[in-house]
Amino acid sequence: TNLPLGDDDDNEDGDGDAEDDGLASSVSDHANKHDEIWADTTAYSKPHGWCQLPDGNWALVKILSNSSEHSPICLLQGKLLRLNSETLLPANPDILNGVDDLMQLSYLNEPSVLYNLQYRYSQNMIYTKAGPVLVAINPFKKIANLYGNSYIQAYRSKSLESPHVYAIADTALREMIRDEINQSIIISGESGAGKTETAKIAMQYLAALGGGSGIEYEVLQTNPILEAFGNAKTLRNDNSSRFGKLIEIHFSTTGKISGAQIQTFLLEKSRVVQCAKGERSYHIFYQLCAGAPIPLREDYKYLKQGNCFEVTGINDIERFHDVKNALNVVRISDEVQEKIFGILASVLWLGNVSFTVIDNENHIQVVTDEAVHTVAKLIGCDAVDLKLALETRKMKVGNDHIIQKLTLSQAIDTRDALAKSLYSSLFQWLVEQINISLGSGKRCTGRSISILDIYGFESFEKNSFEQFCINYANERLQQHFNRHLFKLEQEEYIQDGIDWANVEFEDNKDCLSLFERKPLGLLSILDEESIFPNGTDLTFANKLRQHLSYNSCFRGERGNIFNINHYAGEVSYDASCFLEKNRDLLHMDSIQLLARCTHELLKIFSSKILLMSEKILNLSSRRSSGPDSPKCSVATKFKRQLFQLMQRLENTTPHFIRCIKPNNSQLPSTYEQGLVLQQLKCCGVLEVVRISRSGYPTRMSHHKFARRYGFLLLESVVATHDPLSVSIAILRQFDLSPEMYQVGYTKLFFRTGQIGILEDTRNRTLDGILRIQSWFRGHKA
Ligand code: AD9
Ligand code: MG
Repeated sequence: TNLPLGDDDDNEDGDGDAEDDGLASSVSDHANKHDEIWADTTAYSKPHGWCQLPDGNWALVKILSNSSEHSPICLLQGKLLRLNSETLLPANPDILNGVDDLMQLSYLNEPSVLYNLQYRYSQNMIYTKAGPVLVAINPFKKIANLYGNSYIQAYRSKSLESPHVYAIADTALREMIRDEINQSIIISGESGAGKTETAKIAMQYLAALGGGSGIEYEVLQTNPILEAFGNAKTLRNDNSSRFGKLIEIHFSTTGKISGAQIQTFLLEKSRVVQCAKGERSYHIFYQLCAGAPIPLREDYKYLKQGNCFEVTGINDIERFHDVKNALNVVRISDEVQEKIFGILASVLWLGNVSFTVIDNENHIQVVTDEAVHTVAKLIGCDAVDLKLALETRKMKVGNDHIIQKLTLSQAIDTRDALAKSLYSSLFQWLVEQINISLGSGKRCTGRSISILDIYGFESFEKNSFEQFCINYANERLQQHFNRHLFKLEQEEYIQDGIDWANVEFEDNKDCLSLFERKPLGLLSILDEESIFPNGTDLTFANKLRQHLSYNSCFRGERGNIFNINHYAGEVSYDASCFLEKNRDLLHMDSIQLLARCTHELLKIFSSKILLMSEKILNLSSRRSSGPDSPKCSVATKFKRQLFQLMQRLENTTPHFIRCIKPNNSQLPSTYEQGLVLQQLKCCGVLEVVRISRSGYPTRMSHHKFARRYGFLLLESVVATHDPLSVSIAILRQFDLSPEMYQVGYTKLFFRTGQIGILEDTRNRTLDGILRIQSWFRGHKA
């Protein structure tokens, strides 16, 4: 007798093991007598559970008996063990192995989520949905049959529907056209997780579908430029983006790409003057040196520190040609390119400028050598002026100007500040030029899709100002994420007519208010201390302790250390250099030097730097100027950018992609559970799971529910073909507590784990039936 197999995907799974298949067919006779419509008895298996091994990994165990408090269990490797049932977490039935949406799992516990992702990853299925979120696990290898034109077409025509970046981009495009609402694709994850690659894959899809005018090529060509100037090899990623990026791609009313606009966030400029062993500075420096006739790179001190000049798999000469080509595409002429390279060279030569100590107060003189002359020539100033700017500082004392000699460390700081400022100004300017070329000057008349590729939550052994800003940004994004999910959930509940009042959602507003409160929040206190003449990193940390200890997200430690309890976990920050990094001042002497240079670009840069500095200087001289005066500290500027970003995103329909790095060695086919788990927490995937869990994560249509559990009902009750009545009868018979489910118009909504309980009962019943059957068979024989 054949069971009436429906079209539900989880029943078509034909690869259950032999034991299951045999069982399914033998019980089907019985089921058929009952009522075949409500009798889906496929895919039966013994209950499994998860137990945590001493190394922290989870192992799947088969539960042989549940009769006593201590469950005798059998590890899959064949060893019999006794485990306390409290240490066991329920596992999902085999039919759910590798489901393409985590929300389909009956049990959403950590090992179940981890296992499902691993199961898929091992079969090169790197994309999985977690409800509305796409999880992408970095394969660290080229996966055949995943990308390219035929796949783009397949997702476009919907002949392929498995989770994919293409599917996300496609949804965004369709919804933009259908709803006439701007869309955003928000990609996050830690360094090396695959954000930038994912962003490019999404851009390729949009370019393929919205292409035609040629501008799409220009949009794609911004990638090699920004990667050359803003990416570097780090210990975590050979091509690590050291800035955050939002690219807003504009579409005409006919759905064709008409232009784009790029916004960047917080470039790591310290990398220009220092980088750790095994890391590199920005790619463009090495490309420039590799492309030059004589490879000089090993002579540059700024490049020498990392002791790493080449990256396996990256050909700097070829990349340099790509970058030049891309610069041409965005209409930066050869002549202007020469000017850009001139600035890059001047940065490198600045690093070679050295000092000799001339007295026992550690005052210095610049060594007059090739370096100073070359820098002077490259930026177009007098070598004497350059030397003066690096050796001395003009100070105003009362009405008098005095000239102060610099000490060795002051001179090094001044030189490095100049180099960093030159580079970051160049980067900013380049982004502006690209934007001009992409037509951001014109008002976008149609709609847009924005792609956000931004650093994920960071927690290292030592966390500084950069992590402070990055994690603040992530708190804001997390809030956006939660709000959106909550909205989606709410919509679905309302649509199906269920009471959603008892669904609770936590949020991170305490942590955000810790950062943003005025006048006593982290950012305000930081700014206040940054302009306070006697402020130091320690007085800053003390003020935090004094004013913020009431907030449960803050914990002051000793000295410069303070802790913040972020949504993704507690992070310990070291306030050293916070004030300096926040002020980010270039001394007036350096600014004036740049203003006098004949290099055209430097004139532009210097006037911008001047504007910024004046705002800060004005502020510190008029400290009583009230809370609304313009502040231009790094943190405030970042906060402002972030608010603009959030405002922009708020007006879009968001699509979330969470990238996961499966191992720290950039290796293919290596999945470290602990590492993945930690990221699932940090990028909010477990949070989605948690939010769903606090609602009614399991949904099943009345029809499917009745078909799966209907055969368990007493015969008299099943005399109906109405799935809703059958469903309600099942719920009654199982005596499910009313707060554990809701009956919607089309679906049943369950709290987490409830389906698992039903499934267990169903399995036990099937098991009983099987025994009776074989007993009968045995007797007949
Ligand atoms: V960082 O925060 O900028 O340091 P990302 O951007 O998250 O980081 P990236 O996209 O640069 O990581 O990916 C790191 C490397 O992983 C890439 O250089 C590729 O070698 C590899 N990768 C990432 N995604 C894919 C993919 N879908 N297919 C193949 C991939 N390789
Ligand atoms: Mg990146």
